[in-house]
Amino acid sequence: SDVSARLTLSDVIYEKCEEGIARITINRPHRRNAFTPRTVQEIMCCLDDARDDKDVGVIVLRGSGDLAFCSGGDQGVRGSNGYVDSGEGVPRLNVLDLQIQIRRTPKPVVASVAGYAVGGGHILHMVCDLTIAADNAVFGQTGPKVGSFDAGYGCAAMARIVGQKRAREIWFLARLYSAEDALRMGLVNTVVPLAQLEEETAVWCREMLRNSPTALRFLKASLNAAEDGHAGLVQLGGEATRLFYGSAEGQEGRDAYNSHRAPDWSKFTRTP
Ligand code: 2NE
Repeated sequence: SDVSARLTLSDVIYEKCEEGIARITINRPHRRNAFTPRTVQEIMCCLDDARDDKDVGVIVLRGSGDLAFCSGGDQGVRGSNGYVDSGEGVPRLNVLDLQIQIRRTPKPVVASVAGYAVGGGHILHMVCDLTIAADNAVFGQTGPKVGSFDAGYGCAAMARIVGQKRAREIWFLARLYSAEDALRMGLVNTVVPLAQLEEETAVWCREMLRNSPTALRFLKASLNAAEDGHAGLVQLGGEATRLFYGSAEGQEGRDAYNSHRAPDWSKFTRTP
């Protein structure tokens, strides 16, 4: 699949390297990588491509430059009913769809954070599977300061990660936190000097690429399952069905149907 055939990228840089890492870079540094509906649509398109590409094992999400991972929704295009791209005119909160897509993507998604990860940008790193932070990273929710909030994953995922008291502190006070604070709260997996961020992110990705892709798919679905309710079970159940389709027993059912004969289940053991 080819992203450029579907969408000309203007807000995002999309790269794939031979070793199996796809990298999506939000490229709006003049706005501290704030997103518009267009930016979100482009990230979603790249994620789709990375999901479908059998040579991609791990996906990295990051921001352009050293000053910001992402500063959330672009307040300059915020309307009275969502964020609105000039030209299109449709108010959207499609970053919520992106959060769900990151959770559903059956490959690890790693946030590589330099500078600010605030507002909706903070939630994006939280819904990624892992976060590698540079020592200049700054985290927090700014929504209550600008008349906004994310009552979905923004609250649920955060409370699971940092606990209810901390989540209320982060949201109610809207403070900013250092990378070390974030590490202590379990919001990030590691903190490295800014100059080493790219290499350290690649090291973590390569380590995952050496592991069984099916094991990682199942583990991601399983870790999501309890938190995502029925949608989480659908994801985990879908992985089980996919695996079953690859088995001789699953294929006996398909082959019997296609050749108009009764399936012969006798050769398959009923394991205890
Ligand atoms: C990110 C932060 C803390 C950076 O501060 P600093 O001092 O390093 O940079 P500065 O000068 O504030 O920003 C540089 C330029 O980027 C723009 C600024 O307006 C400024 O533009 P100029 O004055 O140079 O023209 N910029 C930065 N963030 C922007 C944004 N989000 N939208 C539009 N322009 C932005 C500091 O900039 C900051 O606090 N930014 C605002 C963070 C924020 O409140 N984000 C929205 C939260 S709500 C949200 O994301 C959301 C949600 O809650 C629910 C659903 C969907 C989205």
